[in-house]
Amino acid sequence: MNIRNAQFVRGIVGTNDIINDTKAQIAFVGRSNVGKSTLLNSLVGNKSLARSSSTPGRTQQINFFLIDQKVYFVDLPGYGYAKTPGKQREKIRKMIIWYLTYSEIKHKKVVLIVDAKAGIQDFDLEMVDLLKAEEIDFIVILNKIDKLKQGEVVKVIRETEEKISDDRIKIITYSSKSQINRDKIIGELFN
Ligand SMILES: Nc1nc2c(ncn2[C@@H]2O[C@H](COP(=O)(O)OP(=O)(O)O)[C@@H](O)[C@H]2O)c(=O)[nH]1
Ligand SMILES: [Mg+2]
Repeated sequence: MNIRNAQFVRGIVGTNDIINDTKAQIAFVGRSNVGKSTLLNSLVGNKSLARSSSTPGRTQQINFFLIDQKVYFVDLPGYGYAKTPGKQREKIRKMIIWYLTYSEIKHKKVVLIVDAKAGIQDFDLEMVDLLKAEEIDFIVILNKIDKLKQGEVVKVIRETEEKISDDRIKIITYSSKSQINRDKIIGELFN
């Protein structure tokens, strides 16, 4: 399966018509700077679609991209970035929770992205618990594995499996540099 067309539709910060669109939505969530926007770009094969940044905490709205006229990719702001002021951080956290728990969205899948070097953190586990409680279908991406040695990759996969402790949840390693597992991720998202 290949993505042929991807376009930015709009960015929202709260209730908006687009939420009630009957198309499926695949949301990218994770801490700031883990590579959410870069992963989204790498899946659609367009390096500049979602704005990626080396400065964490830049995306502060929920961005909708229409993929092949049938699915939305939804780029959520990153949570848990220490340098974002507390009030703003809480606003972002609430926005993410609002989006994930909003029940009107018909088909929702989530890609939870973790920086493989940092490993899965408390904020991520909070997200895992929320996704489980809401019965949202999700996969976990251990991202930026180009920064790890082979032994470290094996270790972080094992640690993540232990912390998530649910065999049904797929854990997939990725790097936007090598793009190995790109087809596997796309397969999981569009099955
Ligand atoms: N080494 C490496 N760097 C990456 C990878 N993916 C993203 N980055 C870098 O990580 C930084 C944050 O990426 P971005 O996509 O903006 O993260 P976001 O805040 O989660 O959306 C940027 O400087 C990217 O170039 C990857 O797979 N490997
Ligand atoms: Mg981003």
